[in-house]
Amino acid sequence: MRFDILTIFPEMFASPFEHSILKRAREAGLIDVQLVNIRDFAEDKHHVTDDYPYGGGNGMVMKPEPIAKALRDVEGRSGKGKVILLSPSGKRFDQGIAKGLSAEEHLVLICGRYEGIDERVRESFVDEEISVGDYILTGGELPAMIIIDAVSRLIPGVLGCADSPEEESFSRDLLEYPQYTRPPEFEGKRVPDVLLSGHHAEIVKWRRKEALRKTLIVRPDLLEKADLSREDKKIIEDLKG
Ligand code: 4FV
Repeated sequence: MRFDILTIFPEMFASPFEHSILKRAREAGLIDVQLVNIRDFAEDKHHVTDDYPYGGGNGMVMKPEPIAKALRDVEGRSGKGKVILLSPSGKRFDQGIAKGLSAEEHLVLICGRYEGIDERVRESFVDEEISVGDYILTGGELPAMIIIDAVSRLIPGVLGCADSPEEESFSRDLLEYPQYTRPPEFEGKRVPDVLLSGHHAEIVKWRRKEALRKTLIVRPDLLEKADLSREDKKIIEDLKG
């Protein structure tokens, strides 16, 4: 999968993809991350990419021309990708959206700055608007990194076979069950015996119950849309006591 990132701070992306899983995925050619500096498409001598908002108000707005030119340049060089604008007014990013995007060949991510981008860019070029959460950041760069990380790890071959995405939180629309590793006793706290028992079926049942318990306490909203078995519903009733 190819990611083109439109930003006025390409240097922010220097390190996130230089380590561990994403570094190996790039080296293996499973993902290709290209940085596009919007400033390079601002034709005035100072490469200005922002201006005052029509109608007044605080802050500045990103100019449409440099972004439009950058998008057309990307399309000219590597074909039409799905254009995503990162902004607080986008649809809330989650594992389901990540799964959907992981089926795409080419994503073009626009990182806004200042008060946002000129509306005409949204109208003419943006296929999807995504928010990583109901809070205001200084720029769309960190959200773009989050999207690339969450989507890349769902691309076949990016995660080693050991850690398959199927097993994890939200993939099975429940929060994660507790995890333990050696030593069996740590500062007086023992690993639950069932995990040391080798009884696979019992371990699966324990993990499902613990995932239901945690979800019931921390994110009961998820239980509404989870596909729960009759067994799950009985466990939840028992947990509610
Ligand atoms: C944001 C978010 C976000 C808004 C103004 C950048 C900032 C500045 N993007 N999810 N939350 N963006 O806060 O995606 O332009």
